[in-house]
This record gives sequence, C-alpha cells and structure tokens, in this order.
Amino acid sequence: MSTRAQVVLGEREFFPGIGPIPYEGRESDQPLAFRWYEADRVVGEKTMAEHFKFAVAYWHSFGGTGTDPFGAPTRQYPWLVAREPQLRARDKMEAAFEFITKMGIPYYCFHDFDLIEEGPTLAESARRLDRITDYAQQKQAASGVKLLWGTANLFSHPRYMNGAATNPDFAVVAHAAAQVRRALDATIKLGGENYVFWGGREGYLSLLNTDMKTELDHLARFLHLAVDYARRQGFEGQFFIEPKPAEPSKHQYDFDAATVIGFLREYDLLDHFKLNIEVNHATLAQHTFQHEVRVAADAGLLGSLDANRGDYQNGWDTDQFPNNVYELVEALLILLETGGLRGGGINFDAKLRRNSTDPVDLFYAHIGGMDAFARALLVAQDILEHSDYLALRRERYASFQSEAARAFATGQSTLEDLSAWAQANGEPEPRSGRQERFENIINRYL
Ligand code: XUL
Ligand code: CO
Repeated sequence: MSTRAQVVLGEREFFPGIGPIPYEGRESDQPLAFRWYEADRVVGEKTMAEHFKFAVAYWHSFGGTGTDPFGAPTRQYPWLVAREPQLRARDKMEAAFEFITKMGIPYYCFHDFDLIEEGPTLAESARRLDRITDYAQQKQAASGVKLLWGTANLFSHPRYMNGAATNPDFAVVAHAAAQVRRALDATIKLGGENYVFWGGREGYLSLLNTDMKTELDHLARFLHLAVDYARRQGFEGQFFIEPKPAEPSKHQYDFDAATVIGFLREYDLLDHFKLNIEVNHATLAQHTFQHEVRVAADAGLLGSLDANRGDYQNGWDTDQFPNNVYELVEALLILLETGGLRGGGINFDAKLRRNSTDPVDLFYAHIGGMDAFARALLVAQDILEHSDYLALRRERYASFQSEAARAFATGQSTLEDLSAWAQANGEPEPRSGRQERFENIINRYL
C-alpha cells in the first residue's frame, strides 16, 4: 500500500495555496507538514500507511458547517453554496478529493446522504445516489483513493425519530430497509471494503413505551437481511457495528463493545460482523478507549476505529481531533499485540471546533491527528521491541505455571481440589501490581 495518491483537482481549486502535505520530520517549522506520519516508513512488519489505513469522514469534514444546538453555521464553505443539489454534491466531491489527495490520505468514509441530499422519494434518492456515485467512481479511479466504508444515515430524517430497524412502525422499518439497500449498492459499486451500522436512534427515550425485546429481535432480523442482500450482490467485505451508549437516544442498544458482542452472539451474527470502536463513544460509556479496543480484540472482533477524543470536563460526544499521545500508545500496544484491525482502518470521525472557520483548519486538524497516531505507533513498537513490558505483565501470572494451577485453568480440578491446595499452602503473600512502574514505561519511550 501507499505511494501516495495523485492530487486530483476539479474545475476549481477549493484549497488554493496549499500543496501536497509533505513529511518533514520533527524539527520542521512548517505547520502544513507531517512531523511523525511517514506513509512508507516500516514499523514492525508493516508501513505506517498499512498499520493505519487512515480515512477522512465525509460528513464532518465536507458537510460540517459549525452549527450547534445554540447557533447558526459559522462556516460558509465555498463547496456548499451552489443552489441545485446535484451541483452542490459535485462541488463537495471536488473539494473532498482535492483535500484527501493533498493530505495523502488513502481512504474516505460516507453516509449515503453525505454524498448528496436525500430526495423527496426513495426513487429520486436512488437516482441521485446513482449519479453522484458515478462521479465518485471517476474520482477514485483518477486519484487511487479508496472507500474504507459506507453507511446509511438512519437518524437525521424525522421519520426515524423513533428508530429505524427498531421503530415500532413497520412502515418505517421497511423504509429503512429500502435505504440500506441503496447504501449497500453504493458501497459495493465504489469497491467499499466494509459497511458500518452505527446505532443512530436504535434505542429508546423511555422504557415505559418501549418493548425492548421486540425491538432487539427486529434489529437482528434487519441486520441478517442486510448481510444476505449484500452477499447476494457479491459483497465480500466486513460488516461493522459501532457501539455508543447514549446520544441521540437516552439509551442506545449498541451500548458498548461487550453489549454488542453479546447481541451478535445471541442472534447468530458473529460470522459477518466485527466492531468499529470510537474513542469518544468509549468514554461516554464510562470506559477508556483502550478498554473497548481490548474487549473487541480479545474476542477477535476488532474491525476498525473511529478516531477522535472527548473532553474530560464535558459529558457529550465532542468529537475532537485526537491529540493525546500517551493514551494512543496504550491503545496501539493492544493493536500491535493482537495483530491489528480486521478489515478496517482509522477513520477521523472528528470535527473542527465551531470557531475554526477556515478551510486550512481541516488540514491542521488531520495533520495533528495523523501525527499523534504515528508518534504513538513508534512509541508502542519501541516498547514492545525494547522494554520488559510484556514480560512484566506475564510475570504477574507466573504462579499459573504450577501443576495445580494448570489443572485449574484447563478445567481438570474441582472446587474441593482448590480448597485442599489452599489449606495446604496457607495465606497468600501480597504481590504488588506495580502500576506505577508500568505507567513509567510509556513515558520513558515517548
Ligand atoms: C455518531 C457516529 C457516526 C458513525 C457513522 O456518533 O460516530 O458518525 O460513525 O454513522
Ligand atoms: Co463514528
């Protein structure tokens, strides 16, 4: 992979004065350059580009206007001003491919109606999607940029206020199915490597008016239908579920990694689905990102990552660009140790702050995020290669090498056997967990 994509401009240049972003190394003073991300640099067994498979999120980066619940748009991006939806979608795509290729990012991700506004009917929406995906095909071919995943926006339109696949009204469920069918078609047409289901409004605002069991049964049925359809169309990629505990619903059914794994197992969906773990969703669930990555990886289900960060003082999904290298090292240690992502990559599901109003801010944000990951990767690899980190952790479990312990761990002993062993061996010695020593390892290699 890598050897960077061609810069592809449309009829007009939307980011004039900004060229391809170079790697210049840590001493560079140039703000529009990478200090750590060097696509072709080999780290362990893969290049940086292969480890990460970075992707740009179409919605935040090209559709985000800076609105929040308290205020109007703060950005008038020049690609969002054309009157006619087709023209606007075309400008937006030109800006997108110009940005992605100037950044040297290999992938992008979209919801169906990020590409173009939804039409007044299903048929008109399908027609619009067909046309814009024709154009995306050309842009991908010209640039070498690829689609990491597609998804359907099943949460913005008012019809989905009570959910999509879990809606109590069958008419809405069927409408959602029609929409997912077209989103799958678009993903397949563009060679999408994966397809994502983020829970949107699949959850409840009040349990009083909700039949949770029925809604979960319907969700599973819906996912089975989507998989069956996509496989019949020849799609061989991975499906991902993206856990999130709350927002917009009070309670989202795909609460966290452990909940989703239980759901997939209960409804026989494990063969087709893996997880897309998002940093700020993990923290909303009162977990660390590292925790969610570990839960998914240990189950062999770590598919992809949505990179961003929350705010330690705020309890909502702030979706800021990642910048905490220490925490990223903890997550990348798990990734390296467990063999990396299964099919996916790292999508910047992150948005500029409302008061970051210039197109160039998109560059600063993505450069910062990619550099943070790249630096963390180098540190994590260093730790695994040169420190006693893994040995120290293994050492905490050394007592399980004894014959009695092995019999326990392999299911060969009874509770009485353990009791007898405990009585014969007396009170256990205290053993330090050495947390501070472990924590110091990361700082040492930073
Ligand atoms: C919402 C979120 C979504 C998904 C795609 O919090 O993360 O943007 O990533 O639907
Ligand atoms: Co996301």
